[in-house]
Amino acid sequence: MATLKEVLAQKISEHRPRTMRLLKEHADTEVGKVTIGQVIGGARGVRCLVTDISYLDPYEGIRFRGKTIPETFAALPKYPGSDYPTVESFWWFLLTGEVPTAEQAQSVIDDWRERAQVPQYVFDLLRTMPRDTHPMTLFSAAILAMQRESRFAEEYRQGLGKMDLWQPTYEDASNLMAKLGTIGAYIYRMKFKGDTPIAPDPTLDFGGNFAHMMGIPHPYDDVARMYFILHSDHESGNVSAHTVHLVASALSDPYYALSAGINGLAGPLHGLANENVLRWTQAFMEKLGGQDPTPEVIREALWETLNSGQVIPGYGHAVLRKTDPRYTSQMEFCQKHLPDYPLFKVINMIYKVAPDVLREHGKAKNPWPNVDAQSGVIQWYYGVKEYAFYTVLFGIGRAIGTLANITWDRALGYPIERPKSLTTDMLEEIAGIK
Ligand code: CMX
Repeated sequence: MATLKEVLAQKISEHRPRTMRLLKEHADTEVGKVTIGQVIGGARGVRCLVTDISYLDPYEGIRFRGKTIPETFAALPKYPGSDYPTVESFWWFLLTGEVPTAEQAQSVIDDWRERAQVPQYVFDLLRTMPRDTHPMTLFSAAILAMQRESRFAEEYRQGLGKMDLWQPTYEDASNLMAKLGTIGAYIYRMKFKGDTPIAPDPTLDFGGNFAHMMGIPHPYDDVARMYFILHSDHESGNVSAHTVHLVASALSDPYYALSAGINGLAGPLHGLANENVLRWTQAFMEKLGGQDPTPEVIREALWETLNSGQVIPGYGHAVLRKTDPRYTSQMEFCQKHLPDYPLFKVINMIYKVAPDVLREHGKAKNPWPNVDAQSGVIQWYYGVKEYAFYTVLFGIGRAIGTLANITWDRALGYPIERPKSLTTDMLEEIAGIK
């Protein structure tokens, strides 16, 4: 059986002529115009990135390698006894665009097992940092600390040619993926569970092992598989994916790039929103003092947040214009596993009220919930109530997509990223108001 790296090498050699042809014969073909609104407004909607790994349609939501979330879950091989595919099979799928056989998925499980040992100095570093350090800072620091392990940095130093750089990128990406679950669970148990880390179980797949190291029984292994896959990729323009791509474009190695992307994910407008959804909901429930919430009280609380100049976490999106299918997927999990859980009911009630409130408020272009609105409820239900940890879970998932992307970035020889900036004077001149 061909290994993942061999299949990937084949895919790369098939794909390269397409990119080369576009560059050679169509480099001057216009893709779209850029307005002053976009220049000042965070490049919203400017089509200037390319990835074949996922595509985000504003109304349909994400497709991974052409498949919707339900199609992805249905197509990929499942871990025996599990409702969800393995993270390893998804990794194969994202990298190659092909649904792996059970045997191929198992080969990634075996490969990651070989790469899973986290260097002791990473744990030492985490232990030296003050215990009140945010979990995202710990996570980012752990990734950055391992930069000395980078095969990419080493082989680049030794003069590896540009078109071969994808190979050490793939090695670094695989080495990172194999370790991130252990690092995440270690941070959780060190910081929140009385410093009682649990050793990995090498017989398990990524999701199963993560649940084991978190110390949470079935079906948390399925929660982990679902969660990591759902959070993996959302095309290239979001802050974390774009940061990883940007930093790697300078030929900084995957450790530097992923650590930087994790720092972007830690922003409250991005991944940290999942922490804030639970913080908001808990504060709201505390205020209720044991009373059952009603749509009216929720409405009031949402307005209070908006009137104080804050955003409603978990709602809105820069691209999506409908309920995020990642939200829906998690809601379906809740309906199956925790339909009567009070917190789930509150989150559902917010879903009924918040879009109208946001529409009335009149600012957000998308009043619907995003992935972060639902994810904390599931964690809370399974005992992970320390919401400062939630974005680390997002980060482990986001690593899958971003690392697959930078492997392809190097395979296709994408250059260093360098958009052009203008001065306000220049914009006024372009606008004809100077
Ligand atoms: N609550 C209140 N106001 C909101 C809002 C929300 N949930 N979503 C958007 N708005 C506001 C914006 O702050 C902006 O206000 P100003 O004109 O005063 O600057 C206005 O509506 C227009 O924004 P937009 O074009 O609809 O949205 P953006 O593309 O600028 O921002 C996002 C997108 C996600 C940052 C924004 O919707 C938001 O802040 N949401 C809450 C935080 C959140 O859930 N983030 C997670 C997103 C998913 C993820 O990356 O994990």
